[in-house]
Amino acid sequence: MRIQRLLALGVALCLPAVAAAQEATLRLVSAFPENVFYVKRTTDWIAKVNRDGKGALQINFIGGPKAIPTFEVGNAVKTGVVDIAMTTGAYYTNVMPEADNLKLAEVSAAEQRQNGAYDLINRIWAEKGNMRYLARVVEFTPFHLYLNRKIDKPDLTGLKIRITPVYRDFFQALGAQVMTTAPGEVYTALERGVIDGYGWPIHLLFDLNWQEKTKYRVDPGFYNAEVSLIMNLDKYKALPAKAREFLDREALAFERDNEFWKSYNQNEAKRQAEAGIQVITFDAATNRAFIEKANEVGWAAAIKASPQYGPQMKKLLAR
Ligand code: 173
Repeated sequence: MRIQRLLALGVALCLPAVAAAQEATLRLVSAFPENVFYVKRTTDWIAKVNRDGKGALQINFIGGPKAIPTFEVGNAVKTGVVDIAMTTGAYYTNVMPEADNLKLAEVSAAEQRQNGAYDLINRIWAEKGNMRYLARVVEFTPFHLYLNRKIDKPDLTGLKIRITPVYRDFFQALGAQVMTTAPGEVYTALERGVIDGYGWPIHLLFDLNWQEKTKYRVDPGFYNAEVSLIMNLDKYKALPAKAREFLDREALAFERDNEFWKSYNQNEAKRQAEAGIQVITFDAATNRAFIEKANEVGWAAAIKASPQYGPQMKKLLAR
């Protein structure tokens, strides 16, 4: 009797330890600076995951580029130094060139889950990046060229423009001299006059105070800004089924909120006008040719960098 009671007590004492051991904790970093709104949206999402995931899954936000520099985040996920990253494909082309092709998508993330694109992305990300692609959390957002010198045609000859891989081939095709930097270095480059302009989405200038140093935005915008959650594949596979299914569901819910960006971006364009940023635009035919050239140059570079997967991605992502 005494032994039975002791055993029961022992089991009871051990139970919380077993439950705690089954609760997976994942480390998440941001490739974007911490004051950028993407990070607040991500930490709000993490708070919800942690509230609903008690006993199954918890996520710890580690930080931004001060923890891991922007262009090293992809390799940190690949090798398992961190578990999850909120980043964009242009920041991890050093892992695989295909990462940057997500900006060329003309079909929505919801459609990509239906038409096989999402499966293809996951095949490539697993094979080349040891990654699981969890969700796209930014879409419906064009990139723009911002300038401090006026142009009257889409010719960037003689101008030095800050880029990431997103804009490289397009801006070079327009004659620009280019310089790659992480977002964290753009303000100083503008302040020092080291660059005449930069590529960036329609939103989040104000988060980084770039409106203080920006005179013009060129319309139309081009491409489809992509920010996603990517995860180390070994960590993903090692999650208990319950935790993995919960994570998939929560990531999908985050992605399904992307309509949010449509109204947010309208308001950001309004704020830019109010801050005195002037719009440079061309005649209708030139504007059409500008966008066409962006797409043409973008896919040509994608296919050159990945003859294996570039054409397959184009088939599923372009219209
Ligand atoms: O300009 C950039 O740093 C960049 O490539 C990017 C991509 C997606 C969202 C925001 C910025």
